[in-house]
Amino acid sequence: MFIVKLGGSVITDKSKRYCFHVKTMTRLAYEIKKADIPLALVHGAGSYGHILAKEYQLNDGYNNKDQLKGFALTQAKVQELNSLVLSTLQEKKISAISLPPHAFLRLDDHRIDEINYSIIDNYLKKGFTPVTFGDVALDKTLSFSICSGDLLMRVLAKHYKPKKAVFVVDVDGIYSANPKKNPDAVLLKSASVGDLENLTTAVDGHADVTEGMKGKINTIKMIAQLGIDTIVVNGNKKNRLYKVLVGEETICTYIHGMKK
Ligand code: ATP
Ligand code: IP8
Repeated sequence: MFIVKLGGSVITDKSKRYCFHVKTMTRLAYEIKKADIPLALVHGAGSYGHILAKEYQLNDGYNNKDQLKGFALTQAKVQELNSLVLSTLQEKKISAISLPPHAFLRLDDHRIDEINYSIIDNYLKKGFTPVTFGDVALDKTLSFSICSGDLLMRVLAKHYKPKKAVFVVDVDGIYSANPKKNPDAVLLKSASVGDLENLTTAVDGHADVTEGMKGKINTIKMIAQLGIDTIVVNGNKKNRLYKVLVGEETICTYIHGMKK
């Protein structure tokens, strides 16, 4: 089995509130269908989550009553994005079902406190394609906080030990520095955990409450420590996700899981 995160940078325009990239998502759904392999999907919140979460400071936990409105609104908006993703997958005859994190897990100071894996196990066994996503969630210490899609990737990797973890983003992979800001940035084609230590990850201009590429690199390191290989690939380029899923060579960053 593969676990695949469709990044908010690909399926939405992170700089424009509630802007879904329907054409890109339709092509990615087609590539996933064509690859025809068992997988669990995660998607980011993009501009349906990060802008609101920043406005209402939702990742800092409860500090004022107005945040309840922000929490409720964010929950509704990320579910709206999830419905758009699901219907696009279903149009390509993928039996995609929704697994909203706020309904099957609770956090404790940003970490997983309780999680009901049996729900996910059950859907997978029946042959569905579960689709979970970056969401707001209850937090034992902070009252509530953010459950990022990257955290879900880490949790799913630990529980399911997939063959590969795939992060689909809007650049060709991991670079020595943010390629959108640094024209001299070099793409890492193959990397070990050690190679990920000395990169810079300047953030883009738009709202991102879950640390952008910096957070993703930490997640990838943790996945590599489980002995699982990770691939970071550009979802805006035709057929690259498909090639990654079927094991064909393509432009991407391949991070080798650590040998035990
Ligand atoms: P989301 O969390 O909304 O789902 P995502 O998973 O698509 O987002 P981001 O967190 O937006 O991914 O990370 C991708 C972005 O990271 C790229 O658009 C790129 O501009 C930025 N970035 C910063 N530093 C680097 C780097 N060293 N290599 C590659 N990309 C980088
Ligand atoms: O887009 C963030 O998840 P991510 C979730 O995977 C919210 O980082 C609600 C901002």
